[in-house]
Amino acid sequence: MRELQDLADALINGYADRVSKLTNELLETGVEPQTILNEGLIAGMTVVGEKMRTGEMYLPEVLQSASAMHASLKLLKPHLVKEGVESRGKILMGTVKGDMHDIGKNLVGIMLQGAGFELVDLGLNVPPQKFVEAIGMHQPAVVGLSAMLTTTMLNMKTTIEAINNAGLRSKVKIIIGGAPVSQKFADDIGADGYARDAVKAVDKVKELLAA
Ligand code: B1M
Repeated sequence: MRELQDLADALINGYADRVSKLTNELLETGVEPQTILNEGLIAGMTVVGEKMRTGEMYLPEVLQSASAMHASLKLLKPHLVKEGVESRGKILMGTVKGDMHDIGKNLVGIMLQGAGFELVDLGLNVPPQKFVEAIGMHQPAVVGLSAMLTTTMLNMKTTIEAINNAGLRSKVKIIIGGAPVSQKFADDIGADGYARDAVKAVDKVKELLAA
């Protein structure tokens, strides 16, 4: 669809105003929010990642694409999240220490809220101790850890160790996700589950809570 390609192009170019305008227009013409997300925003961001890898795009430009994505996600959120639904459980989520990527984590949070879960979002660059304190304070059923760098994924392990050392491991299920992680890595570091994307994260949380 031509308009979705326009949206992806505007995101790649970091034009936040145009991304917002196109998002609204697509919603008004009845295009599903999931389609806007997958075929517009995520498709565009995948190109940004490729251009970043090959040195065609630099950090300031990538940041502009990221703000454009945030602007669009803000518009999509009310269409993805049902209001006034009874909570199916509390999820605590954050991007681990050293990692400044939060778009994927935010998307997972939106989809979980859309499925009726209550979300406590600790943000990005979250040290292990902050997760430990937040578990004590909020008593979530599930803790979600996100990482996008091969270097910071190791902080998922230290976070799980800190939760263990605080004697809280048996009180929560832990799910991990992010581009560099896998089911094998989840098994290796003692997480309860891994999800490849936001839709699978919702399925995994439901599965963990049903077990
Ligand atoms: Co950076 N970055 N970045 N970056 N960045 C990547 C991740 C990279 C793959 C780009 C590349 O080189 N091709 C590369 C990592 C290489 C590696 O480690 N193997 C990289 C790098 C190198 C860096 C810097 C080191 C660059 C530098 O400084 N030289 C630097 C690190 C900063 C830091 O974190 N300390 C850096 C910085 C940044 C920005 C700040 C500019 C910006 C982030 C802005 C923000 O998030 N607010 C940025 C961006 C935007 C990207 C790319 C282009 C896009 C990430 C994204 O938002 N994707 C990314 C390349 C790419 O992934 N294609 C890249 C869209 C999002 C919807 O997908 O985040 O994968 P994703 O989330 C998915 C799944 O992963 C999963 O579900 C989500 C939704 O479907 N998921 C979970 C994520 N968390 C989950 C948790 C779950 C379950 C599923 O359960 C709890």
